[in-house]
Amino acid sequence: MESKNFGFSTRLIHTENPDALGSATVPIYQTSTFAFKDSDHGARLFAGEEKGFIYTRIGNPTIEALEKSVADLENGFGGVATGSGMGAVTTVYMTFLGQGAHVVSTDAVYGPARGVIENHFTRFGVESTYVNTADIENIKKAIRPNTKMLYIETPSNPTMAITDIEACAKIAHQHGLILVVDNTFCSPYLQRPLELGADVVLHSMTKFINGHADIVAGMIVAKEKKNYDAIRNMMVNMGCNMDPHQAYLVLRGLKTLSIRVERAQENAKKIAEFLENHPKIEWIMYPGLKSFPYNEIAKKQMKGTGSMISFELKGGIEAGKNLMNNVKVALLAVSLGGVETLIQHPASMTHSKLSKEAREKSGITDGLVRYSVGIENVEDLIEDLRHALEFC
Ligand code: LCS
Repeated sequence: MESKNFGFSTRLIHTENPDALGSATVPIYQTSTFAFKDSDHGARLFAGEEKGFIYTRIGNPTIEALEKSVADLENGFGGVATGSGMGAVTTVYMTFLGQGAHVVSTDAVYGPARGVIENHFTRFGVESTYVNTADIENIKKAIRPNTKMLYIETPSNPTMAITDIEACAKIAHQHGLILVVDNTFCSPYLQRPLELGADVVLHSMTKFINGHADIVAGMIVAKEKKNYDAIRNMMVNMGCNMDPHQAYLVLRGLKTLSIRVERAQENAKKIAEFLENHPKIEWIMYPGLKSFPYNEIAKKQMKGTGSMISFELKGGIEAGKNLMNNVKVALLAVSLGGVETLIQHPASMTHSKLSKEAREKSGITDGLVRYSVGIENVEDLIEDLRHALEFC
């Protein structure tokens, strides 16, 4: 079923019709290969003269159901599922960045999405410029004659800086660049970049779309057939496809996306208000708070304020460690966007091997804490923070 007339939550549940046997959910086609009826049938499938499945790396009914669902929700032409979010990122780079190409990107983009360009794509002559894309002037200044792609992440991870997608689309298309948006932090429930002019949107579905912290997965959605065909061809050749069982779990998680995001967002608003008034907190970044510097643009392009919060503890590294060691409800873990609340202190955890100077270059201050709000009872989460902050 593909109908733009239904509301978002209805489309989450009913994108795919029951199969021939009437199964209410999409079955898991746990197979690597598909038998041809005869040699002519095989020949027609390979020639693309007849639709059908050949081999799971190329396509699979369970994976296809998920690709169609997410492409529909993002309002794109087609989706290409990958084994992880980074699989989606690298497939997009491989598709559109050739020898001597240049990419302009958000400086606070997810670390490995930058690292793979700077440490590996340089071997193939790819150049890059990382700027604060929240200031559109920085993008204009960074574009060169060999620029092929504008790649943005908004809100960015973990700084929560917001980039104007519509303005980026305008600049990108004036210069003949492809605009790619990492929509992981919002999910299509809160933000639909293709409707704002982006050409390609990608996700780490490990986060909100799956929502249950039980798999890693990625998705790329293209607005036009030409880009979709190129991306699919690259993914199939590189072999970073998803597994059917993984697709089944994401399809299951996807059904509750809207109610999970709504509940987590409701919790996040209350937690943000609590933290903003707490004496141990230096600053807090959460869309919707009066102090949030990007409210105007957030309101324009996001349908809500989300459930990711960044804040700075006055007490620096020691305070961060104490907070981590005294929370009892939130789990100390990387990742985000699941039903469970996760807390992370980059300076003492993920970025502890870097020098203070190197950390600060990527916006990681000593007291920075990233908090991904889940769907627990908000009173328990607030009490958990109130108690742990006494040790900071
Ligand atoms: N894009 C964003 C915005 C992400 O946050 C991540 C992972 C990825 C892409 C890559 O997706 P993956 O391959 O992990 O599915 N972000 C993580 C994080 O913030 N902590 O752990 C992983």
